[in-house]
Amino acid sequence: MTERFYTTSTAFLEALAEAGVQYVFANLGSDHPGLIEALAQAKADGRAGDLPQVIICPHEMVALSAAQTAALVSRSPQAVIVHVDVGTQNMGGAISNARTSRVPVLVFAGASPYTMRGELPGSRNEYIHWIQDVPDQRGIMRGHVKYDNEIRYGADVKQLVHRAIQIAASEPAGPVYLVGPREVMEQPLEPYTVDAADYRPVEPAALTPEVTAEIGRALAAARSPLIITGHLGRDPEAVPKLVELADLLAIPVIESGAFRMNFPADHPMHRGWQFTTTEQNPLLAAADVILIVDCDVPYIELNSRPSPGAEIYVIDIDPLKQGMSLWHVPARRSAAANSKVALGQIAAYVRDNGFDRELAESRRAEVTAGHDAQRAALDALEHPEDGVITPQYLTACVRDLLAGEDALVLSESITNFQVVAEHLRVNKPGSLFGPGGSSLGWFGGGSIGAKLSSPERTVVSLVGDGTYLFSVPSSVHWVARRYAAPTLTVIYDNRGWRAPKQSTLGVHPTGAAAAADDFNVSFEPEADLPGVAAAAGGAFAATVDDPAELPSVLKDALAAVHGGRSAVVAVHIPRAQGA
Ligand SMILES: Cc1ncc(C[n+]2csc(CCOP(=O)(O)OP(=O)(O)O)c2C)c(N)n1
Ligand SMILES: [Mg+2]
Repeated sequence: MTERFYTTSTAFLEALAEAGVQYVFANLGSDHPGLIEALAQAKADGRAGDLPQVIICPHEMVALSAAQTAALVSRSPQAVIVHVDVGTQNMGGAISNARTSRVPVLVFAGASPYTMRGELPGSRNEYIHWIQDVPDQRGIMRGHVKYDNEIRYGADVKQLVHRAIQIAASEPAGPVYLVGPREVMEQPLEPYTVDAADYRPVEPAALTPEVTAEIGRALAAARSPLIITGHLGRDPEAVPKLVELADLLAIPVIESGAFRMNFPADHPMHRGWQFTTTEQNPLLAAADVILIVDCDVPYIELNSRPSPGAEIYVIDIDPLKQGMSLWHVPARRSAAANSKVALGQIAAYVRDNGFDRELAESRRAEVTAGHDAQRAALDALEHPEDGVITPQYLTACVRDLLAGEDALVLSESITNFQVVAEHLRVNKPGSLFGPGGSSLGWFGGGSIGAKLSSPERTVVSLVGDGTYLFSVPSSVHWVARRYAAPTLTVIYDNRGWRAPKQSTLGVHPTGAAAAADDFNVSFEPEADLPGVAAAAGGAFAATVDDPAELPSVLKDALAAVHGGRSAVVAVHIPRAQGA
């Protein structure tokens, strides 16, 4: 019989499970003997099911991206364990994505032991303990987390974990960071429990009756009202509330900077998507009352703006955008409220107090005609051009492929974000996710987190070729095979980074770079991108150039996924740079 311990590490893992964490995406090191031992003891004692499942991730960027997406899909907090300062740094931009997509994730990192003569169990016994002893490990994360703290005393660890997760899960949700030096993680404890129900997230906020009435009256009286949203669909139950209000008053809805499914694409009030738009949106210019609900970038003022007389209202879980240094919308009222609750309040007010039905019906006909015309114009683009696959044709092929599937799509398609949104046209809440932030490569770990959290769904990632390389595909595909999380990845392969080229053209349209088509963004000679996945995880791998072959290759790839094997298809679209 091996020795048995109940330590801070055991209590830490139990607390995660008590808080609803199903997965710990882990990359381990010399700081984790306590956790490794606690996990092994739980397994040996037949208690492994009482703790979260550990998913070994050979790269930390993959671990946090997986946790981010598992939290989004499961709507439950998830956790990551990384190695001291360097594992923390290796999560890289994934921490920025987790923050800006408002996702509850607890990140734990060990810390160098603080004794060196055996004063306590866990004391320094490896040379690396001196090297990794940095002055401010928590400072690495401070700009990106809602809360950071150090576990200093074992008997308090569960309370600390529950408080951290309560902060992470309360709106606006976000990542939190705990560190624990080796000695405290080895501290022997009496087993104890904490009631997770005492640490529920803060309840959703409602509008005051005055603000409800003001917004309700303004929308009911408007000639050309407009709703703009971006991340309302992070709560899929908010979507029917938006549909209800848009239906009631016949209000057109625009999705702006949307990394969620916010409003059904086929609904006649859906009037399009905008990301980095360069032209004035006519609905925005014409609107007399605008409701901006859960949206980070409702418009880019330099290119597209509301009319100066428009009455603007902002309802947002974070209306001040405190994480952004520069942000302003000239709103009559801004309210910090939960959109599901607030939209229900406004719809009830309008119903109870009446509105001009004739006005709404004439607008309904007009907005619907605009919707139909917009869709017809998009449909007309869904064909190859001169024997070359276009992003529009590719997205239409993916849409057709997924027609009978319960699909969950991750889009990290960069300069094709708008094309993907416009041609994929998702209608089911919770069926589309984006990175929510600007650090490329989220989808790789994301696809694993999504598949683990919804094994019954077909997970499909639509991504740029540069983004694919940022995702650490070797690590992703090892994890995907090891934990039976097969997904389909379709690469919008323009063999380069089109985004920095577009940025340069936006500032220097007639400069030397433009004249010579010399932007330093080409990926020639071409790499075998799907081959990386085949080598690391035995994935189905194909590269497609011929438009006629595309549908059948995508079908074969999907069949491989249904057979339990991941698939990566690189699809040649027009080059980012060069002919
Ligand atoms: C971690 C990180 N590094 C660099 C960038 C800057 N960046 C933004 S878009 C982009 C190119 C993306 O290339 P790809 O995925 O092929 O999409 P494309 O631009 O070709 O559509 C780069 C390098 C970033 N956003 N994140
Ligand atoms: Mg590219």
